[in-house]
Amino acid sequence: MVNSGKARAHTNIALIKYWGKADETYIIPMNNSLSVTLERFYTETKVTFDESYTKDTLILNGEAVTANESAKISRFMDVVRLQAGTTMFAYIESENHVPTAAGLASSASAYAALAAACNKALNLGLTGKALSRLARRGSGSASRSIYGGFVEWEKGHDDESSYSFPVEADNWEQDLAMIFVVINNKSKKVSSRAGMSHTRDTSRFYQYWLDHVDEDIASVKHAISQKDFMQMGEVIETNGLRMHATNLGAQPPFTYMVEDSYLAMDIVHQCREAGYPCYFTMDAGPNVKILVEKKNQQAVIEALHQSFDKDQIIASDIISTGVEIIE
Ligand code: 2P0
Repeated sequence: MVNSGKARAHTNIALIKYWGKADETYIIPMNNSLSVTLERFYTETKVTFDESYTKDTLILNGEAVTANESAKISRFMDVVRLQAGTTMFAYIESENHVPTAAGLASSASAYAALAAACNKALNLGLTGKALSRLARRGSGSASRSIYGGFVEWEKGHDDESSYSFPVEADNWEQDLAMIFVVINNKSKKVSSRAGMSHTRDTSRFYQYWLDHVDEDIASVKHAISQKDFMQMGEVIETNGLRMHATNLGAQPPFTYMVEDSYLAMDIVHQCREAGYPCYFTMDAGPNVKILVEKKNQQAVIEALHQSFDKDQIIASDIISTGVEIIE
């Protein structure tokens, strides 16, 4: 019997952000979040379990990973082994399909693909909800990458109740695109895991963040139901900035924004004034991601080209389908 499986999962970008954990072990978030899944960036992962292996091995883009990454993967594989009732170790081969040097590598697509590959390899028979819960144990945002289109992660209160599900959009996602402005980061990196933990624990603004997330989620879902791009955009831009404001309220404060991030945001505002609605969001790094209707995508790209190199600008459609088994 061959205990192997291969899966493809796409990365996602949160429109309403996940920022802070209620439980670090089970990765239970402090708030609900809502994302779109991107066509352009994805991970393909093959996993093989065998009695003869004496440890887990991860080969990423053809190379062995660092001890740190390896330990993180093994902790996730322990969760899989416990769930499957097996003691077998695994050989994992993973390819990240992300433009090189773009710095967009994502744990979301990585753990969603790995969870789905393990599900196939060990015949776990997990459905969407259970698969989302398993992917969450690797990385919170991975719970959302199980699905395509718009996806909400219900924070829940324990391992059972914290999972993602698709948000019905009548295929509206097919009219939208996301433009990435890839900005080099010369400042010291703060991982999202460390950044959200420090902010949750110390930020004077964190309670304000928590107090307003639910209304943002409700507004975005209402905008989706009405296909109201401008209403959605206003909310997501505000939510993203508010998340970044919590970091400025942390003690000591920190920020992911650099000079070129502000430049990209300014171009977004100029595009809006010129009659091309588009809205930005940012994650745990300096890159700016711009949500736009496809009909205005080219105009926004041209405006960005005035200030950024062509290879700094990458556009992606939003994919409607979720994680796929490919072998
Ligand atoms: C998000 N981010 O909702 C937020 C917004 C970054 C900023 O999810 O610690 O890699 O593995 O659960 O999912 C990135 O954090 O963190 C993230 P862990 P994850 O997309």
